[in-house]
Amino acid sequence: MAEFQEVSKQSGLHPKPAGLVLQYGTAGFRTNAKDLDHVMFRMGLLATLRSKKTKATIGVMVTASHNPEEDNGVKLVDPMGEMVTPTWEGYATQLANADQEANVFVGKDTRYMTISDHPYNNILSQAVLDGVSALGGKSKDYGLVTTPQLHYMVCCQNTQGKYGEATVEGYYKKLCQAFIQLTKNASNCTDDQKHLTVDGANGIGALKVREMESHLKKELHISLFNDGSKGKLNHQCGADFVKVQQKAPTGIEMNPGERCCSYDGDADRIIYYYSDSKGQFHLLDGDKIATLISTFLKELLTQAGLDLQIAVVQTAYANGSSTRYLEDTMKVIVRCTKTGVKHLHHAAQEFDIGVYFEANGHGTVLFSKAAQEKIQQLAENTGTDDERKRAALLLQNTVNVINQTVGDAISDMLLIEAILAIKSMTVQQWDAIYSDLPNRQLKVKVSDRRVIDTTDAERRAVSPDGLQEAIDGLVKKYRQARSFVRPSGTEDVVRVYAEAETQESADDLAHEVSLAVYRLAGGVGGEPKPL
Ligand code: G16
Repeated sequence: MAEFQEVSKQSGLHPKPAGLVLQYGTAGFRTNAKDLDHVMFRMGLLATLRSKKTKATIGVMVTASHNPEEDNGVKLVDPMGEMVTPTWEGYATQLANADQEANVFVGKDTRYMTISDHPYNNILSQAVLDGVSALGGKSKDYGLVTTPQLHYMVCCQNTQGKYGEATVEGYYKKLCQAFIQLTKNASNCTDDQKHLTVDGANGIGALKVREMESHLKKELHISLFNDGSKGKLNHQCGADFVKVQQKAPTGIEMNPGERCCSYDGDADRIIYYYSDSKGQFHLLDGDKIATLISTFLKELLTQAGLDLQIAVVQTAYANGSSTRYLEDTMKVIVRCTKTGVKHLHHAAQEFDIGVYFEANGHGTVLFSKAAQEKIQQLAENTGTDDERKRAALLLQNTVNVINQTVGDAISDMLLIEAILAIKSMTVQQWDAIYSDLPNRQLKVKVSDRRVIDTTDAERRAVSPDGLQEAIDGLVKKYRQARSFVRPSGTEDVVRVYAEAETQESADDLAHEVSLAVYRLAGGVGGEPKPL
């Protein structure tokens, strides 16, 4: 009972604003930072209860990732990979009295919005810590870390160090050692090939990639821009900006033909790009990354003589050309899930090797336990012939460079850089694997985005009445066209996606579909204008 008294006492220090109702979205709670103190405290409580229930460490990351700096949010890191079900409420009373220990890891990104000179991220992560201690849980505050680093720590802790050492240093060592082993297989790698321009989105990723650099032993030369020293977080930069605007971020120096990449605000997404000699911008998004990685893995499996099933998991945003290439040319299984890594992650777990990427650059690769064991056996078997052994060792180091807990910009970057080096591939050659269909993404403001309900992995709208029929009619007007709409789970908008044979058609279709959303789903703030 003492715990309940403590909870109610502490709870009074983190009051809920009257009338405010927030919904758990695509990746946790997310809204303006000033409305989140009570949520953080309560998520601290929830994480503690969840930790007691699972008898494992749980993580809480204070971040609003790609959102503008004035927003903040919270992502819960569960040992099972997903958010607790509503039944947790039923357990709450029992759990509050349970004797098991609770252990919660807490991290935060670099959102420097302040209340009376105190950064919100400190106030909010303190609220989480208060929630944990109110229920007698133990916590470890990792301070400033990327979201995927926090996921990594939780996994290390719950595997008793089998996954790695639960420190930031341990994370760098594991990933960089694997990266260096991989790049030993790259012959004649020039300094040009080892060079990469990184846009850190003025966020935590910039800080952390700089911290990691010494572990790379000059095998990768990074020119870091948007490192947070002057620009604003995610403002005109970062993976979301580059992907949605289809243009280079501000604040970076780009030379023709040079590989560049952008992280997002908490460094769980990465997007590549370059500009050609005519100054034209070329984007290599999550679909291109998934294709590069799955091609590499498929080749290694063949060389190693390993019969493992590989699949790629995408969402409705995947470019139609990528899906066709993966299915028809590469002959890999392709699955489509709803937006949100939690959905892709689970679908990928069904295969020996599941490569999952959202088009926005959020993704990773999962290897089943059995697949990892087979790879290890082959790599350690002294009787294996040279080619098979080389492939098995490459696969083993690939497993180690990947952060299998969640999409991770830094880990994905190291894997991509290693693949390009090993295959002596330029960014142009990678881009040429298939050509994207021109596409456009728009946002529409409506008074209540919950009026839009979708089905078929968000590819079709079931409400409001008439919306899907309107979209179908519009899509028919264009060649190779496809379009869908869905309510965002991280911003107060409806997202519209369209692709077609030409950019003009994709832009027109996206605009017409936006108008249909505006008219049929209660648009506010004036009709969308043509692009
Ligand atoms: C989060 C999720 C992603 C999702 C994105 C946009 O990313 O983790 O899976 O694609 O939001 O979601 P929505 O379209 O529902 O707004 P992040 O990087 O912002 O955490």
